[in-house]
Amino acid sequence: MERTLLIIKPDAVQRGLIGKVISRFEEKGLKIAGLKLMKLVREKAEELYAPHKGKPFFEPTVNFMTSSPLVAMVLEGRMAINLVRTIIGATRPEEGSPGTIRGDFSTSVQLNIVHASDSIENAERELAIFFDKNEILDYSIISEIWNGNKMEAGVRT
Ligand code: 3AN
Repeated sequence: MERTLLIIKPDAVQRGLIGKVISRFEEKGLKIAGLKLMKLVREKAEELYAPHKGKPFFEPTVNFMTSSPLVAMVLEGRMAINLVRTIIGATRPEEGSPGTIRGDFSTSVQLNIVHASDSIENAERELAIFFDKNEILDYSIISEIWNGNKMEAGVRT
């Protein structure tokens, strides 16, 4: 099981897309292990985008992410990091396939609805920026219990 950080960015909150975005992950079968609406402080936004420090879009992105509330989520599941990246779609709008969140809801590289961690190392680093340990909940959902029993393709092995 992996945990990853998903952010519903200020543009999506302003456009009333919180529910639609969350539904994509719930319907896929990922577990929500943490969830909060928050106004991001500058220091944390700079930490999140630290790997991009010095690039021309660093300041505008930090300004945008601190401009209005966002939703931070912890998503958990098998291969969750890559799975969530697939569900959100490409960074550049012209490469975003229909059916992905960015492909369906965004035409902009900056106002692109969501952020998701792109590696195990970044997931660990980013989750720590947004969530205290006690804000990430350990609980089971029924599909995990079935998987734990090695029930695959309807056959109990
Ligand atoms: P992703 O969000 O898909 O991981 P990154 O890590 O390349 O993409 O970029 C981080 C964020 O920085 C993007 N989501 C976007 O908000 C902003 N960004 C990246 N490239 C550009 C760009 N060329 N112009 C404006 N903003 C950008």
